[in-house]
Amino acid sequence: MSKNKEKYYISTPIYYVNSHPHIGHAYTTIACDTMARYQKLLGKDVFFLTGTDEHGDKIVKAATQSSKTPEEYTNEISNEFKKTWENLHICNDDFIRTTEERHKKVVQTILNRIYDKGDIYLSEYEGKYCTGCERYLTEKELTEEGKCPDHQKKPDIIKEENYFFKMQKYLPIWEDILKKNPDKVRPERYYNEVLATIKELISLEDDLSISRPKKRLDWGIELPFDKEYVTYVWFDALINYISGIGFPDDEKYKTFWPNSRHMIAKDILKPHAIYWPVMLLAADIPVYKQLQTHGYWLGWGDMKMSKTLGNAMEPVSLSEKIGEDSLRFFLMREMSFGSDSRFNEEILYKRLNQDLSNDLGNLLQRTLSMIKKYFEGEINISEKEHSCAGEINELFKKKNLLYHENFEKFHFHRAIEEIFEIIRRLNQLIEEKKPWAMAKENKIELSAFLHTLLKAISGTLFYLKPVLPNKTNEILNLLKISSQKNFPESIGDIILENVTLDTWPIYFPRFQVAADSI
Ligand code: ME8
Repeated sequence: MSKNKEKYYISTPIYYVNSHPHIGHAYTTIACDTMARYQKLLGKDVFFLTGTDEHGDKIVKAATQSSKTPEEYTNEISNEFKKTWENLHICNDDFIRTTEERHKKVVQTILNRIYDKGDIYLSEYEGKYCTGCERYLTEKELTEEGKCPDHQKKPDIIKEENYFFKMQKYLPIWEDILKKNPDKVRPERYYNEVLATIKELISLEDDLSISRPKKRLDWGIELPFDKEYVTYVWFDALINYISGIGFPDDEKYKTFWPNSRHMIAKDILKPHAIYWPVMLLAADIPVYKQLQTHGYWLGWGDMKMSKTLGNAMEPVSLSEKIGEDSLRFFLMREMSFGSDSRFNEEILYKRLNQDLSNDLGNLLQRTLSMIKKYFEGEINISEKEHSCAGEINELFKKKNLLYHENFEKFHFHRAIEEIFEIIRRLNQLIEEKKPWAMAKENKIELSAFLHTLLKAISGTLFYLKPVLPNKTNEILNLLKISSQKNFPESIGDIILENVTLDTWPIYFPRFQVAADSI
């Protein structure tokens, strides 16, 4: 950890271990990974946390169904998540499990703090509880048939005595903070939704039940002030974001927490945009810097991809089939952050063939082939830039700004698209300038053109590093190309060595939809 560098903390949700990792989980994790790599390239000190959520009703049910103890079961599935991220080369700095001692200690510290303030009390409550969501749903949240919209099941009526957190006391404070800092919850549509939900909760006058009696559920963190109860799973799980960075005394917590960003999908907006901030306020901890919310990947039937609905796809075998970078690229480029996106074979291969194979792959292939054909593979063929360099440099200058602007807003798809506009323009320039004609008439111009083109292609590869970390490295390493800046602002930043190119692989092959079915 460097003292002087700007800090950037990013987290995924901690995933429930009642389900195996699927494309939905992989999307959030890859998006955080892409952001972490981008922030590192900007020169920041990044901490990236992921993990698993292992307590609560639905985990016990899943363990029982597999005839395992909760310990055996959670160890097994948590390990599966860990292995999945290792297989996908995710650059997380830590992996937190809610069953770890370091986490339990922090949950109990926070509970004690809030209890000592007088903000936790015992009371009876009856409500409609969705085990899938692990929370009570309000009437407004139910479908017309009275079902949970995400799990398509009627919630259970539960009436029991529990400890309650005085959420009502902190809702107006959080509302006020949000109104003054709309950037805390993004994109904007979710910010508006959160403000409306706060209003609704204030009108309902409900507090938050934060315990479960042990006689019904004992798989959880014991309340430090009553041994008959365990902590409600959300009150436990949300705290991972600070237990995972060493709250309260670790340097990591002190430096990274003020720069924290959580990424989630809209299914868990309410716990993250309401429960968590009010818990933090009650515990006298500053609220996170930002919450970023994305939409759903939809499987068949245009339903949210999930284990419950049986339409989920496993990410590692898909990555092995199409390539790790292709999977990353598809997920990051296809989904507009915040909106839902369909996931099927046709859409997947269309995107990969169009962008990676036709646009980037073809550009690279044509350029390297011409260098081989006309200059015996000499990479560093000219001192001069071609007359089209001015236009290319202008484009880089413009796209550099737009790329960063979009990345900072988590608009991954737009940031990538800005760079693909350069790539498509370079393909057009080949058509317009006709290097094959130059080969017959003007070899000096041809060398300057190919030299300029290769530098421009390399420039785009530097921008694509966060999303295509493997392919960009492979290509740049093969050609021994470097850059004076992590994000080159003109082709003048690109440095070519005296390398002779002999053979190279097809980096972005085409997929045949029928033959490559997933
Ligand atoms: O909610 N599309 O865990 P979870 C997009 N343990 N993203 C999806 C998705 C889909 N179809 N399906 C899952 C929990 N996700 C809690 C979180 S955090 C303190 C506790 C991703 O296993 C997305 O990030 O149900 C979503 O928010 C998360 O997985 C839900 O994971």
